[in-house]
Amino acid sequence: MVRSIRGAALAVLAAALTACSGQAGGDPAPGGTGMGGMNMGDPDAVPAEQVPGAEVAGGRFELLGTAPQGYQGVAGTAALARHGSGSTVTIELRGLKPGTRFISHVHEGRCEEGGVAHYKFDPAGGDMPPNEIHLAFVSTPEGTGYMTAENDKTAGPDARSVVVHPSEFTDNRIACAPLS
Ligand SMILES: [Cu+2]
Repeated sequence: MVRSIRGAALAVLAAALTACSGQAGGDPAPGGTGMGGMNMGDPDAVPAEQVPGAEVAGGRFELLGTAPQGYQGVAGTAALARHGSGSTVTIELRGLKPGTRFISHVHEGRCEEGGVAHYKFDPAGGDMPPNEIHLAFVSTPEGTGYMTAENDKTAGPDARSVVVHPSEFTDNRIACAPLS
């Protein structure tokens, strides 16, 4: 069962791209932006805490009241590095359901407010990367998750939190970590 879920993960990853887009069931990726060009994270990228000369902000994930059943043990950290080449965000989680797809976004609201909307570099721009920072990942058999996303723009002060969602829901918020 777990194996089949993991095997299917890539095929259905595209569905995760619209999770928490602010428009439930909204349009898929904009035309001309294939999976290859859509930055949803790279587990091999230099993590935020290790980017040279960066200004790093971050904190611990706290469970949100909207978390679905089965996630009460979720913990971890998120970090945002602002540096000369833009922004790097790294998340580390444990206590997740194993072999499950998740999507995280940088949000503009504080965790106390549930994160509110996605952070956008251009407030009038689109709701997918590179105008937003998204991190898609599949949890390990041990229930851990890890991902780093890079963006060539430096995030402003409105990048206040990271919220993690299970990809099976359009916008179900499990946990939130502050970025300030
Ligand atoms: Cu989100």
